[in-house]
Amino acid sequence: MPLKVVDSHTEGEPTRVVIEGGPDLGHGSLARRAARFAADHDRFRSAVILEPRGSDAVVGALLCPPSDPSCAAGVIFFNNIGLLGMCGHGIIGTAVVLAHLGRIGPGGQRFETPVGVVTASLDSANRVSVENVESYRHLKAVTLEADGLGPVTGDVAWGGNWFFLSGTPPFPLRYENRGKLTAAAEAVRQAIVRQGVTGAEAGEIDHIEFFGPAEAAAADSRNFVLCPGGAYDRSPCGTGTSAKLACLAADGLLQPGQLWTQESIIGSRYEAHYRAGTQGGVIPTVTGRAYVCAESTLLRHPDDPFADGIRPDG
Ligand code: PYC
Repeated sequence: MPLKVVDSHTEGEPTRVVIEGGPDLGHGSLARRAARFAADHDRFRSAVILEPRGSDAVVGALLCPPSDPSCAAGVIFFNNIGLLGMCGHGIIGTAVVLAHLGRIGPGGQRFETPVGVVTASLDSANRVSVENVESYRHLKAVTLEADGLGPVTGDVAWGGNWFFLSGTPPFPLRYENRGKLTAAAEAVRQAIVRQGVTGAEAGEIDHIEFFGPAEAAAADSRNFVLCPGGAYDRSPCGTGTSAKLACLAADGLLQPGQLWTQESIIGSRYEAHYRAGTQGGVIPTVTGRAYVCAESTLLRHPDDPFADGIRPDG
């Protein structure tokens, strides 16, 4: 079966939705099928995401039949090194792609992900509001000793992935500093591992988020987010914005329904607010825009030495 994908970007961050030719992951919960994908189909992941067909910044979205019949689809997100729990920009991109293909219409659709059900509402052809999984702060003011940076203090929070969020960026949050910010965030990630800091149930903290003042008058804050695999998020990161709302709510700095506008390192924005969750956290809604960029068939010639992408293990 041909491997058909539709590419989009959400506030600058790319998503590649696999609409045909993905692996059959059988039945069971999305978490179980995601584990099967990781164990048995890693060369499919790398072929779709890595160069020469993709790039480190791309997040893939594999559509699967949902196990929850109230959902329009199941979605497993994957990137240049593995799988993601949830992906805010990815679900916005997926909803816009499915609308572009005529598979969903206006209004809210539920999507099953490995970490829970989220709802994506098409506000227009390109604007989507996502109600995310319940998000919460796990640890407040953890201080790390990061190589080359000294002490770095931040919170640990869940927004569908685990985040370390620091309000003291080591460099101004400007696009031209993205290389230095990437290296600094990587040093923070290594310190997290060295010091044994984790999310709940030993969850790996694999996203690092620096915050600073916004540049646009209409925004509340600007961020830089390093994703697992070493690429930075061009968008303000949907799960990262959710984790930020959880921290703001826990500190009493943002009330239910109050608008928070998060600006990315490239100046794109999400609007977000929350309602109270049922487990003591918050249920964030994040709104952003996505645009379809390409409809393609990926070809993997049997003689192509890079049919599975340029993998670190060949
Ligand atoms: O938008 O949640 C997000 C995300 C995670 C990794 C890249 N984007």
